[in-house]
Amino acid sequence: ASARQVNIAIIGAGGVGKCFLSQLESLAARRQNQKLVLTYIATSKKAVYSDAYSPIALDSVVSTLSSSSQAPLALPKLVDYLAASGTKTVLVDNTSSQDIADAYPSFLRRGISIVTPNKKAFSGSYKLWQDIFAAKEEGGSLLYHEASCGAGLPVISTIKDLVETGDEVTKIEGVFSGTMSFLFNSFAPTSGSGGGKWSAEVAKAKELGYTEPDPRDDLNGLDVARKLTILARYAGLEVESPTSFPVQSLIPKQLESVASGDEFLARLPEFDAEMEEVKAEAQKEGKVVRFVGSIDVASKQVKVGLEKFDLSHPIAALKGSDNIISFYTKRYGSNPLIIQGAGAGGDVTAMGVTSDLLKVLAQL
Ligand code: NHO
Repeated sequence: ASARQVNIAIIGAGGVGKCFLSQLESLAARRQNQKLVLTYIATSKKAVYSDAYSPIALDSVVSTLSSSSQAPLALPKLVDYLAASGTKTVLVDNTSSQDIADAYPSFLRRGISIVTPNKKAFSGSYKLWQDIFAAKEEGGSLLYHEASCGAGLPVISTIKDLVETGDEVTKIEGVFSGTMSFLFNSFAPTSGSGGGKWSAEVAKAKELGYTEPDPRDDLNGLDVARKLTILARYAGLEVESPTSFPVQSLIPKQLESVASGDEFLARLPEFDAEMEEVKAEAQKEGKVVRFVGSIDVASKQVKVGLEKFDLSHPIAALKGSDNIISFYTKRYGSNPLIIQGAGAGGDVTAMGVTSDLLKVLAQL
């Protein structure tokens, strides 16, 4: 029998998107019983597609895209275009766009499945969250977003498995930001000595490509708050939004409104003394400071910010830009189920997206 065809549509070809494309190319070459056909790809400026849904060659897609003169389809048009193909279709959203996230219900309702690392759909309003899962039921479509928390680490699949097998999550705690992990592991190492000035560590992290272009987007805590919103919802809490619980920002008040990331970095040394004090206070207690998030299910408390940890605590001993996520549950008792490893980067994040695609393909 000839292989069944599955159409793939992709939005976004940045850091994660490019890594995903190369993983897709090798997956498509290895796939025996399914023929994977790329029929649409777009960035914010350009697109490649045809009315006949002609296959777009995967080995040259990046250059085809950059030399294309086609504009992306508006989202309602894209829904119609993909739904009209008559072939099972998976949309891969490799952007961080809120507009695209808001359109998920329209895709899902029309039977188009979605895989994505984009946090916006699952950490936006609680209404959007409900709409998305209702539309998925209605359309009989599939939806996976492993990389929206902890890059390629099995975090979302783990919490879903815990809940769906009847375990009860009581507490989740961890380091959820690769950037924050890197910053604190170098600013306040467990060895005590070493660790440069806070502003110098932030500058170094930016230089190494660990931060967003404007480091304030990492330091304001919102990225972590989004990840916690998603996990808290799976644990059963109706969290309204990532701004509906306490989130500690590490951006000094006076620098919140400076125009550029560069100006922010230039003025950050003025505030080094404050962070030095935070570090010294922890040291007095024989501890180190880390930027963590936690969810206490019974008391419905979600919070993000600085906390002190004993040197022997797994959170204190983290290395590089690793994430660590501890799930405390009824079944696991006082020894939590712990997931740890690289929590940022194109290849590992794309792996989360590609493995989600595999889960969808197995069910189509
Ligand atoms: P880029 O490189 O900015 O690429 C975005 C692409 O989307 C571009 O091609 C742009 O043209 C396109 N695009 C944007 N808006 C569009 C629109 N409206 N229509 C069409 N195209 C549009 O972004 P990345 O780095 O490739 O990220 C892609 C997604 O993966 C984002 O949702 C991001 O949050 C998510 N993600 C990235 C990472 C990472 O490491 N880069 C991680 C997780 C998820 O685990 C990682 C993480 O959380 C890092 C975090 N900063 C941390 O922990 O420190």
